[in-house]
Formats: sequence, C-alpha cells, structure tokens
Amino acid sequence: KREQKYMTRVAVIGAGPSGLAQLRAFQSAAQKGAEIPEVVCFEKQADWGGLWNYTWRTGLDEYGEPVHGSMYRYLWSNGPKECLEFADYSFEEHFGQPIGSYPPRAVLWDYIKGRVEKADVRKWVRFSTPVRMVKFDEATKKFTVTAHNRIEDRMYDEEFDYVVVASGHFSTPNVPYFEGVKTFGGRVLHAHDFRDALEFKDKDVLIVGRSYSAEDIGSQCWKYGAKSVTTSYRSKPMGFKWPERFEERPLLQKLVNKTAHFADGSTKEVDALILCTGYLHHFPFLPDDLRLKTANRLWSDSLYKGIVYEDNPQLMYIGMQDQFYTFNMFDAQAWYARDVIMGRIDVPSKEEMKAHFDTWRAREETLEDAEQMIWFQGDYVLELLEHTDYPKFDVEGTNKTFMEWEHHKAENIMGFRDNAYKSLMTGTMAPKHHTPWLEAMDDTLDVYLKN
Ligand code: FAD
Ligand code: NA7
Repeated sequence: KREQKYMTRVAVIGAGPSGLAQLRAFQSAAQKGAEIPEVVCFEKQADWGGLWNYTWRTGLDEYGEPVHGSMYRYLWSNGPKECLEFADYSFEEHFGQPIGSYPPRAVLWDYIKGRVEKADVRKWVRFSTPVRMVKFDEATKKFTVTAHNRIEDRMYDEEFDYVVVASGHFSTPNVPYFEGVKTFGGRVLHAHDFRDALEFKDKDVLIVGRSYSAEDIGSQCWKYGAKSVTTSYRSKPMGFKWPERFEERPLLQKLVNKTAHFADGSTKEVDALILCTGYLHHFPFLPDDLRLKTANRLWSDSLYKGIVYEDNPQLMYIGMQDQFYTFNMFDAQAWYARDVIMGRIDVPSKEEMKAHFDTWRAREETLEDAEQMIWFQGDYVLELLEHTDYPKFDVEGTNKTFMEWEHHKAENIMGFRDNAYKSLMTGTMAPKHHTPWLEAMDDTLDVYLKN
C-alpha cells in the first residue's frame, strides 16, 4: 500500500460525533508516529458535540443561521450506552466509575467531549463558522471551501485536497401537510423544534409518526404530565404496550378546528400537534456534482463502503446512514476515511465500487425487522474494522445487546431504561441507575452520577 508524504489538506465539515471521530482518527495516527495531513474542521455552532450540544433556541440562531439542534430537555439515551461506546475510550475511563446504561444527554455530551479533549484537537476546529459552499476543480483536483466566520462576519475561501462531510442528517425537518392545519387552533411544531415536555402538561397531544422521535417525544410528554398522548401512524403502529392515556391511531386525515380526524373514521380533540415525521438529508453548501441525495436508510445511495462518494472519491461522508449503531460506527467510518486519505487504503474502480454497493443494497432490501437491520449494520461495521487499526470490538456482543434492548422495550416501553448491560469494551456490568426513569425528573449530570 502507498504511504504518502503529506502537504495534503483535509476539510471536515461539522464537529458532531462524526466529525470528532474524524479528528480523533487523524490524531490517533499522529500519536502512533504517522505524518498526517493538515486537518481543518468547520463548525457552525459555538461548541462541539453536534446534536448533543443542547440549544434552547429554535428557528434561527444568534447569527440568523438555521438552528442545528434537534435534541430536547430530559432526553435520555434511547439505546444502551454499551452499544455506542468508543472502542478507544471507555465510559469507565471517562467517568472513573461504572455508570448506568441509559444516560441523559448531558452525560453523553460530556463523554463525547472527554475523548477529544484528551486528544487535544480543539485547535483544529473553527467554531461559529458555517461552510457556505464547496466546489471541486477538475483541472487542479482541489476543492475550494467557502466558509463564513460569524464572529468576525468575514467570508473566505480555502483550498483542500479532501473534504469530509459530517454535518449530520437529523436537523432539517421533513414537514408534511395535513388538511386543516392552517386553521388548527393549537400549537403545531416539528420534533426538531420540540424542547420542553412541560409545555404540554395537562394538554391533549397529537403526534404524527411511528419512529424514534414519536416514541420518545410521546413518552416524554406522558412522563411530564400530558393529559393524553395520541400517536398517528401511516404504515403500522409501533405496537408497544402503552400505558393509560397513551394510544395509537391510524393516519391523521384532517383537522377541523381542534378536532383530529383519523383514517379509521375516529376523532379526537387535541391541543397540540407534534410532527415526528423525520428529517431530510440537506446540504445547502454542496453543488449538484458533490451533493449526496439519499433517503434515511441503512445503505445510503451513492457511497462506496457507506463513506466514499462514488462520483468523486476525494469526497467522504460520515454518519449518513439511518442509525442503530452510532458513535463506534462513525469511528469505524472515520478511521476508514482517514486511511483512504492517507493512501493506506486504495479505492477501487468505479465498477468495483458499484458492484460492492449493489451487494449491500440487495441485502438491505431484504431486511424485514429491527433484528435483521441490527445484524446488517453490525456486519457493515465489522467489514470496516477489517481495514483499519481502530480497536477491534465485540460487534456480535453489541448486536446481542441491541436484541436485549429491543426485548426490554417490547416488555415495558416506559421502563426499558431501568435495565443495565455489560460493557463490550471493558467487560464491566453497568450498575442499575438509582432512580427509575419514570420518576427521574432531573436529568443533570451531577444528579445522574450520584450513586
Ligand atoms: P450531528 O450530531 O448532527 O452533528 C453535525 C454537526 O455539523 C453539528 O455540530 C452542526 O452544527 C454541524 N454543521 C452542520 N452544517 C454545517 C455547515 N454548513 N458548516 C459547518 N458545520 C455544520 N444517537 C444515539 O446513539 N443515542 C441516542 O439516544 C440518540 N438520540 C437522538 C435524539 C434525537 C432527537 C436525534 C435527532 C438524534 C439522536 N441520535 C441518537 C442520533 C444522532 O444522529 C447521533 O447520536 C449523532 O449526533 C450524529 O452525529 P453527527 O456528527 O453525524 O451529526
Ligand atoms: P425517522 O426514524 O426517519 O422516522 C420518520 C417517521 O415519520 C416515520 O415513522 C415515518 O412513517 C413518519 N413519516 C414521514 N412522513 C410522513 C407522512 N407524510 N405522514 C405520516 N408519517 C410520516 O425519524 P425520527 O425523527 O423518528 O428519528 C430520527 C432520529 O432521531 C433517530 O436516529 C433517533 O435516534 C432520534 P413510516 O414509519 O415511514 O410509516
């Protein structure tokens, strides 16, 4: 394999878990003595952590940029932390003690930050600097990145040899139209703008959608005292054993004042409508020839190994898949992208890329349930791990922990977070959290870590 000498420059767009994985991947190679490219990370927000960096803002931010954040208060991990643990930085290393399996947002944010603080890569990040445009010059084979330093209100261009897009895809809402919504007498919002469940205390809440946001925002509203929660599905119900005051109905057809009409002819008086209808892959800073166009799926369009943009292998995307696996999958991708950039991995011909893509796409199209999807994504992570020095970890064990999680949710949707699992990285069993999730109203780091 080629080992190159570098004057190479790499732009990383976004300092969320995916972008930070990319920074850590390069820093880890440097730590092992490799000569690495110059890495510049552009981050629109004033701090790192991506979605995990909570903002109270909705709509536009302090500079008039679309707010990136889609997370809300009292958000607790929706899967076991054991399934997302970094293989090179365990929870135990970070917290100095074993902690529960479903930490609140602030605890996970702290963990994400801990690894990159230790790696000392903050100096690579330009904060409050959205990327406005990326262009590729076929003659020079270089990218021009146009960025906007919002603090100095200055726009500038810089050249790069590689661009890694890690800007996330759960930020630009997909907002369908429902008849009567214009004259609905209550509040209407998309999950992206949901911040505090207490706003819906004593209210009859209607949610459209049947995926993670519907499930979790519905549960939150119920936990924090909504009078009732009704979720409305287009394809099939979530099917959990919901408690009293929580029900599923077929798709919303129309709203007449505050009366919701559903596909089965039933009606319900509601005070608020929360559209948990998913997100769009949205890259306003990429021109047609570089822009990924894909639905939210496990095998994204146009990407070799789920990473390398087939039409221009100098362009990579991290974290663009629908996600069971998160942090450690982003790591596996980032290490792979790094090794492509550093010439340790050769990208094959376009035909070979396409053949590889077709094999995974064909399998993706056979997937019928969550269990099969988890094994699919686990196999994908395994394939990536073969190629790099990212620490090998027990992917089969991780899949099995995901299975346990699925079973725990099926048993008790309002109590699954009270379970604990074994770390696949350290072998340590997590302690049971001191307070059942339904009674834990305080989600701060201090309270969570008190044992
Ligand atoms: P993001 O976290 O979205 O980060 C992208 C970064 O790119 C942001 O910092 C953004 O500001 C920056 N950016 C965007 N555009 C630009 C630009 N033009 N220029 C510069 N910077 C830019 N995963 C879990 O594992 N467990 C959970 O419990 C969980 N809960 C979730 C709850 C919600 C409500 C949502 C929406 C997602 C949740 N996720 C969860 C999934 C989440 O996608 C990942 O955990 C993770 O945040 C994805 O990381 P990312 O870096 O790919 O994207
Ligand atoms: P998802 O997982 O992409 O799910 C989107 C949901 O929205 C899904 O249930 C869709 O129904 C539903 N949807 C989309 N369009 C419509 C219309 N037009 N009418 C009715 N229902 C619709 O997004 P989430 O926000 O739930 O989750 C994203 C991430 O946030 C996830 O990774 C979590 O960790 C947190 P369908 O199922 O196709 O019938």
